[in-house]
Amino acid sequence: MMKKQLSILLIAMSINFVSCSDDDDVKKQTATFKVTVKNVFTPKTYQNSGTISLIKPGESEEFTFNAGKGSYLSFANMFVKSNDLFYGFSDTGLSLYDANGNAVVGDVTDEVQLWDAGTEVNQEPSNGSNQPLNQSGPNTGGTEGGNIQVVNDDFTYPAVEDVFEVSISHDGGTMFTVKIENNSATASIVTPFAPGVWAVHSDQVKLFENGTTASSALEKLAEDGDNADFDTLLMDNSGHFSPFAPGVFAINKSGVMPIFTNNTSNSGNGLEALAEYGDPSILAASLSGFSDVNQSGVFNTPDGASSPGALLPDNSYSFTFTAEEGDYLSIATMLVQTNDLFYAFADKGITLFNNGIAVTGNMTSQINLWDAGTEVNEYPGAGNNQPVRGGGNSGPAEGGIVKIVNDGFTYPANADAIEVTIELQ
Ligand SMILES: [Ca+2]
Ligand SMILES: [Ca+2]
Ligand SMILES: [Ca+2]
Repeated sequence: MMKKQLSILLIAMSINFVSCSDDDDVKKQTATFKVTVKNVFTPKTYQNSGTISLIKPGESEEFTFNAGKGSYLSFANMFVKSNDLFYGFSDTGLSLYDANGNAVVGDVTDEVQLWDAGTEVNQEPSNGSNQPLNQSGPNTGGTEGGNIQVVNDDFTYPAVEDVFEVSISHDGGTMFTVKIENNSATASIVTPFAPGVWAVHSDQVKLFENGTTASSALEKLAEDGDNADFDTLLMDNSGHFSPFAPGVFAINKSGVMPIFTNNTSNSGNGLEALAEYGDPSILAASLSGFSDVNQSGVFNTPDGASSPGALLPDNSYSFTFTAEEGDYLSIATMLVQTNDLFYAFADKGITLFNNGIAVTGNMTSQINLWDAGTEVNEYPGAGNNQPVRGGGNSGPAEGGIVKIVNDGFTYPANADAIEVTIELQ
């Protein structure tokens, strides 16, 4: 029914247009335009991160985050009654999904080790004069000049599981809650855990690296329980970013909605494939057969690249075309780290001429992030049905309408993600 109404509307518009055009004696302006679609995201090292408060014996702390398949959790918490020892998983981090793609849940304490930052000479645990509860001030103690390693000295430490407990619960989506408990009240050494840090990351990233010199941020965390520098470093380098997928453009007549109609379910023109898994070919074929679209095409090869591919931060797609007065420009490109979101202008596109003058400049303020309404949205950058993790056409159908995204999740400001500019050739 919706589709039928749309067709009637379009026919009416095209008749209207033809009649105007026939009566038009003034020669129309034409111009050759170059449109550049740039990915202006700032790449981030960590997907998410945060701090862990001081945890005294008998106390615990929880933190929550969203993470998709392929994600790892790392943390570092100082063993306070030492010079520079901290608890953490292996330097790879803990894989949050098993080999079958199931979320890892339950007690994972047996993955925790006691690490030596290699920055301060170790003294007998609990009794060392240069340890935080005994020393005169921060950064007191003999310089060790060593590397990060699992503690390996002549002192005796309580077993990790007698002191430290970490467990994970999962809500069935992508949300994990981690609980760290201090059980040292009944251990051979009773110790607080100093303020620490945690981060979620890929297998290409480490919070700290075995066999290397500790960063100054890790040194402060491990020697004095000062997590401020590490927190700043993580905050500056954590967050969502995304490639864009190959997209389409159309040069359409005024009042025509070539790619989608706002607040209307998608008509099956190929927008779904573009928006869900970044395949613009079906939509491009539909557009090429659309009588109210003068020209259309795919933009799929990053500038400077020799073959089609996704658009990574600081890269651009561009395309050129010649248009005449009365023509509008429409574009669509998928925001890859989502289920079915795409960047586009309003459904009618943007005018390419104002009072006979070709439009040029930065058009980003006219871009919106649209939801195709075809696949249920998951947490951006974590959802396991998003292309990077789910691939192809996975994910529950949404049965919704095309609209500016409004799903409760947080997305970057459009201008922090995409820049669209037009210049004359
Ligand atoms: Ca040491
Ligand atoms: Ca010290
Ligand atoms: Ca959706």
